[in-house]
Amino acid sequence: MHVIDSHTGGEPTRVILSGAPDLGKGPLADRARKLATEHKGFYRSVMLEPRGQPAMVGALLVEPVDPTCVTGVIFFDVDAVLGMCGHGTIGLTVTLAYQGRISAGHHKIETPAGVVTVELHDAHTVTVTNIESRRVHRDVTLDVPGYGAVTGDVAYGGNWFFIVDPSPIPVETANIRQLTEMTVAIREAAITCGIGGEQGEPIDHVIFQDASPNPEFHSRNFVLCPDNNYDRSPCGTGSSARLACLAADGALEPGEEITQQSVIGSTYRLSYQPGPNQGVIPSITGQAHIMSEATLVFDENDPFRAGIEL
Ligand code: PYC
Repeated sequence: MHVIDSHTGGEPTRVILSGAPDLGKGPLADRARKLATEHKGFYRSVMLEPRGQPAMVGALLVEPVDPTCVTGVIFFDVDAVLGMCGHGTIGLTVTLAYQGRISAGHHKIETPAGVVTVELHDAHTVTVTNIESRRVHRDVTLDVPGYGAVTGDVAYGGNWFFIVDPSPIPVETANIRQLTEMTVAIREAAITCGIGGEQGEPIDHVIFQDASPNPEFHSRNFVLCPDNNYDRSPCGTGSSARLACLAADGALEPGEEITQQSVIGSTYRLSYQPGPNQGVIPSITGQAHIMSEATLVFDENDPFRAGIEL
């Protein structure tokens, strides 16, 4: 299996170029469902230690349905197949440039959530124009066992987010353990109460949003991912969901740019344009760096060839 690893603001992406199961043809959302239901062992073995690492997102390249797209991609972490992934799209774009498959300019990439546009500015810098993002519920109060009442918004940015602003815990690296424990409890409470998307889609990510200690930045976030790891980057789909909330509150004008920090201090530049269906079309600009190019080996005699299942 040929892979190229990159990181976007500290968040790793592993692009799988060959050696993955054949998911057939047809809509990417169907192929993503097939990956999730029939090939869990495959994607877990690529993400789990010792081959993978915590927080890593996989990007499986597939043939796009739309022939104007440079590629199709299905993103996943160790526990879930994702509708879309912002940091992964930036990592994938930089990977395609590293391979010489694309040059500076605009390109389209097909994801299960829809077609996104990327602009490659230089070898590392990419702007993703995401699918239309929207706030679905405002000020939902959950009774979170061990924590009590927590109020937040439900929004979609390619994945489903519960966004709490301001964060009940300061968004600092020293607090990552407490931030993780509380956001996991919130996601479980949301799922138990059936709080999610319009069609009952479950919350898969939770964001705590805080003022940044540095006035140069708009805010700092902590983002819990489906595998209970936190996003080292400010989370592209999460930032999209957050932009939808800011726009719905009248707190950010179309075209106005803000800089969002992650809990480790990496940044995205964010802005939006109004979408055709009352949502927003987010723009996310970030940087990725290639870390390695490798052939993954699955040795029959390796007792941990499927990864370490804890
Ligand atoms: O950047 O959208 C994102 C993302 C989702 C999960 C990890 N990163």
